[in-house]
Amino acid sequence: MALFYAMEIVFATNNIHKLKEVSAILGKKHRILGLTDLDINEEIPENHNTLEENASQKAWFIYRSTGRNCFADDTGLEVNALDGEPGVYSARYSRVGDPVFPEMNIVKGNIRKLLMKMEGIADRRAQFRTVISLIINGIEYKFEGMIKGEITMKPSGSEGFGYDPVFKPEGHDGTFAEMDLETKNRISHRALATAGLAQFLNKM
Ligand code: ITT
Repeated sequence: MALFYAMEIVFATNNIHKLKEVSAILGKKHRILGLTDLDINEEIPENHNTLEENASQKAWFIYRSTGRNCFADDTGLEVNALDGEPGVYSARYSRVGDPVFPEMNIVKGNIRKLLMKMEGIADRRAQFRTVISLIINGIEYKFEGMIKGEITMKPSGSEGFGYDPVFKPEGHDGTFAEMDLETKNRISHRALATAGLAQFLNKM
């Protein structure tokens, strides 16, 4: 049976976990394509100091180079006691400044660096924040989602990606990495931002 989509929209990400999470939330009205579907493998520039600017930069880059309607997100883990670090540097935290654990897989290195910086700190409050920039026919729209929680003392769980094993959302017993995708997709920063995006796209 042929499937008919209202629109094709490119999600400007190289991260397949994000593509999976977001596609599950957006449903089947629109066809969501990842960059690999377009054979785009290059690193998209994101060299600003805020999530808002980086999301915008990624979306405009893909819009200008492909001419297709698209969206991009940027997410950061913001830790209160570290003045909002790793924030916009979340993806490459262990390589920022003096590299820490350069020999280690970058995700593991990021988590190790974060736990090291949090040693002896009692205030473990943190939040994940996502900003989505959507560009439809040359007009930009922004959506945001945020979830509060805390950094655990050690990693736990194997689901999800990135900092999921050390982030315990408020009101839950386990970390994001101990939840199935469906549960994370109901409550996460990206789920909330994507819900705003879905509501907007469903009206189109
Ligand atoms: P793209 O730029 O290609 O979209 P990315 O992996 O760089 O992919 P982001 O800039 O949005 O993704 O996120 C920065 C980092 O923040 C990401 O590499 C993870 O380490 C972390 N992160 C983002 N969302 C997360 C989530 O839901 N759970 C855990 N960590 C997350």
